[in-house]
Amino acid sequence: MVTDSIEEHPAAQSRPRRRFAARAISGVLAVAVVLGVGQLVALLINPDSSPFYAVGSTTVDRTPAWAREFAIETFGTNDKPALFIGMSILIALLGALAGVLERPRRPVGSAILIALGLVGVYAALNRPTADAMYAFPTIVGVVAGVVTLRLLIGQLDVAPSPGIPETWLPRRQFLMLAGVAVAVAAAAGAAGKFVGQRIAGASANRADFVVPTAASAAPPIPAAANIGVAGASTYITPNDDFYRIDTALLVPQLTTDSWELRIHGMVDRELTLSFDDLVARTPIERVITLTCVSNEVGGNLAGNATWIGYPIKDILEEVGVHPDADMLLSTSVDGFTVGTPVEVVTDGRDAMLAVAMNGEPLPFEHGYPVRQVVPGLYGFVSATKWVTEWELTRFDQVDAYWTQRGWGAQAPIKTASRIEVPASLAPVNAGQIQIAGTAWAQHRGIKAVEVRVDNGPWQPATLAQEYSIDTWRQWSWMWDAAPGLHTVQVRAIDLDGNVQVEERTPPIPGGATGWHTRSFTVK
Ligand SMILES: Nc1nc2c(c(=O)[nH]1)N[C@H]1C(S)=C(S)[C@@H](COP(=O)(O)O)O[C@H]1N2
Ligand SMILES: [Mo]
Repeated sequence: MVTDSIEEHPAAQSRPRRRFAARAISGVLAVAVVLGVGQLVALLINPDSSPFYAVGSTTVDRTPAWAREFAIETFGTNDKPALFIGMSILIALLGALAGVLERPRRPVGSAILIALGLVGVYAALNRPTADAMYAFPTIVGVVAGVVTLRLLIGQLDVAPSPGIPETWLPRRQFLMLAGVAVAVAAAAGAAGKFVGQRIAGASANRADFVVPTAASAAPPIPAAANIGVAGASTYITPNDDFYRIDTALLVPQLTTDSWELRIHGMVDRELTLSFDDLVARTPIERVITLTCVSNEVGGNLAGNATWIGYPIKDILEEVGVHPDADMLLSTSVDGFTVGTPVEVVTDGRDAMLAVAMNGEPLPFEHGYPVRQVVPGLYGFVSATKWVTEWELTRFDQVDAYWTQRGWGAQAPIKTASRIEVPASLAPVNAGQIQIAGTAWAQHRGIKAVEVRVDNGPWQPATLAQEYSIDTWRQWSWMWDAAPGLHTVQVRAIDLDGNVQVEERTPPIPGGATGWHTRSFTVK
């Protein structure tokens, strides 16, 4: 009877399913070995040559503008972990597929690993810093992965020996091999990550860095520049809270010894500055607010810091910029490029090569040892981190990184304001309520901020004391709130008289516009 036979041989039913799972696991282990070994071998060359990072970086570079916006909107500054998790899931699925399809005499899974390897080699060879050696980590990783897969699948497909009872566990050899594969992948991956992060003693170099004393100090920050409302931004953004936006999956670990700036192109005298050459100049200290073009209306991709650095203008005067050069094309050590108008960095504003942020050497994430800071322009056209090359060229000859991907070539910061307090969805009780937030219009300055409730008349907000036209300004406004559902809206007016644009437009190509609006249910 059918039911009897099932009860007598329960293992017979689930064996194919177990086989399937064991194959899938074999494939996942094999890709883990590819990535782990690849990461380890990459240590000998450059962390950016590891298959995982090379593919990740290439994905970032090939991401269309709308997808970048989606990623930043959805994950904010967690866009990198989100990418890593997404990649890991996809790679694990492809590995499982390779395991399921692999047979001792029909190595379809091995072919999948090799195809994945070709993607890795292609990505690695196309990194901006790549040479032929960049193919090596992926190749060694794929060889190790294919050997792992062949051995594991070979064990699974060994015919049961007569006389040896079939147990419900896969064969002992399979488990042993699988254990070895896990250990290899984990050890290689961990070692690769550990050493990669600490490459060339960059942390020690940063720890020894002595922040220069500025010959021209920033004016002291008056207490009244801080509006002092609980929950609102502070006037200065601490380094740990400062937003971070860049395309670098591996934060570059430069040292002051390895850093240099090569200046060439449409100049009278080419020049290569070492770090010692740079710090032999006269440093200035300034407070400047940075903003990302991807910031949505009301978003938090803006921060204000005290920077110490060296005026860009002085260096450009030294090399002699040709009169027809209108673009300073700066390149970071990882190949990212930025195009900044020569006019802006020489018009007398405090555009600088910064080496310190809020009294500390630049954090690695923010460009150690040298980055650009230019008041008034969005970061993608001005704020190159880990900058190592300047070319004087023309906007009609070159497009920088984001311009190639659909963003504007020139992008002054738009006049903006946002509501920070009360927080979104915070409970609000009827009566006197403090509304507060921040407004900015770098290098034009904020003249006024206005607030309105339920589309009523605009009311002037109280502004914190102005520090300079290059930094943001906080505001507050007392609202006598009546029970019910209300919307509060804010707009800023800059010192040139421009009123923040009402029309809602997305960040691409030159920065979002619209008035920040928050709804509150007052009890
Ligand atoms: N090397 C490098 N520099 C870069 C970027 C980058 O992707 N790579 N992103 C720019 C952008 S878009 C912005 S908004 C600022 C952000 O600087 P922060 O991360 O220090 O806040 O860095 C700019 N400099
Ligand atoms: Mo940005």
